[in-house]
Amino acid sequence: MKVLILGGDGFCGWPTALHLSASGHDVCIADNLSRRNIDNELEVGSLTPIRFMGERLQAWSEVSGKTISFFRIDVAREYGALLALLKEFAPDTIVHFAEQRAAPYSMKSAWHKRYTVDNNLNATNNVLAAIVESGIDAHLVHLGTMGVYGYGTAGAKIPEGYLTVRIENDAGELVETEILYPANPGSIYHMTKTQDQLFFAFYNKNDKVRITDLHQGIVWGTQTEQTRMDERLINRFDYDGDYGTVLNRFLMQAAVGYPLTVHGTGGQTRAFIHIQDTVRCIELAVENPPQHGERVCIFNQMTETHRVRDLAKMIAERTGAQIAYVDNPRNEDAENELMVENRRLLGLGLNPITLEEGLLDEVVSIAQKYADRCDRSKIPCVSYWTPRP
Ligand code: NAD
Ligand code: USQ
Repeated sequence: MKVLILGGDGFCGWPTALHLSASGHDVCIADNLSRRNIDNELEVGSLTPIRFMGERLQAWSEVSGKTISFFRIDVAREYGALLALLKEFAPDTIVHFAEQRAAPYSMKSAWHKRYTVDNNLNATNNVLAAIVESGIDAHLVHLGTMGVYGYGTAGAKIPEGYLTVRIENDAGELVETEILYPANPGSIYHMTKTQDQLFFAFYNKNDKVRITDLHQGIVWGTQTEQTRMDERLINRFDYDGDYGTVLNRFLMQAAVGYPLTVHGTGGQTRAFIHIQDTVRCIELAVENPPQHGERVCIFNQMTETHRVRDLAKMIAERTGAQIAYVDNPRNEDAENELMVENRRLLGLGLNPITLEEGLLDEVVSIAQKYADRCDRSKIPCVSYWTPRP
């Protein structure tokens, strides 16, 4: 299959590009390198020494004998270039990662809110409009988030996208229908993902575009089978207060002897998935497209749920790290339960990596190995959801 990866220089996109190329697909990447520029803006860098795109692609060609092509395109702004690429490459599948993905970054200031909305909504609409205008019959696989649902529970598992509801009609009869599970975003970033869902529903209804939306939990880990093959292929590891996600931050903090920064009571329960399982799930989605005329296919892409304080305790017990309960910069529930349905990807053959098996390997092989690259002043989370005195 010909697969175009939008956002293929990022944390999830790069290992996905390598995984699909290794599986025999013809892979092309488009990325505007905005994530690298945001590192410049925040004056921080990946804990791991990621290489420039040219060196990454050269290394992959040497290691695997396969070629991945790269185009520097801003998917949100350079519609003409995107359309031309779709016509020229004619992908069977487009995997769309090309969005600003950090909730804290999206809440930093009015500028960051506006940038995130502008970038993410235009990127998604441009991809969909270009699929229609180009006339290609490509399946779009989008990386969405568990956060579209909020993290509450109505006492039942969060279903995979659609909720069956019964409404009373004028005759007093109960009519059954299915709706998108109600959106409940917790940040401007998460809000853009809830809006993406409406774009998908519309283009699917109006233009019959085939779409799979993967509602992914927090990705942890760094390396995959392919990124381990050569140090020049190493994946990004974000640890700073804006882009670092909770579990990878705790692993890095344990490695550098920084008390684990639990926000509030740490009662927040979230869904998690290892990066190796992310690339496998995307492969499953690419290889199992919806039928023509089928509604948007939604998978919950997560493998386990954990409470933040339990994660901190687990890592502290294994590494001897201290735990610090810090003031929560976010506006979120202090405690929540979370139950999630994830049968669809398991049904397609996903065999998940658990935290139990992967944690210590990650501390030793990545966090400790590159600990000297950590700038401790960048660890605290200083982006506030609401103004602080
Ligand atoms: P990332 O920031 O590392 O990668 C995103 C890539 O997209 C970057 O390389 C960036 O340069 C590129 N990009 C952004 N805007 C673009 C534009 N307008 N044009 C072209 N390229 C653009 O993020 P990630 O962690 O790899 O996440 C990828 C996707 O997966 C995101 O959409 C995110 O919402 C979703 N996701 C990530 C996680 C996670 O824990 N990392 C969890 C759930 C969902
Ligand atoms: N947290 C801490 N301490 C920290 C960092 C975070 O306690 O040092 C807490 C946060 O307050 C929050 C939880 O950990 O309650 C998760 O935060 P996170 O930064 O790991 O994850 P989040 O902001 O939700 O975003 C990440 C990705 C995003 C993706 C989302 C999936 O950056 O792209 O969409 O996970 S999900 O959380 O399922 O919505």
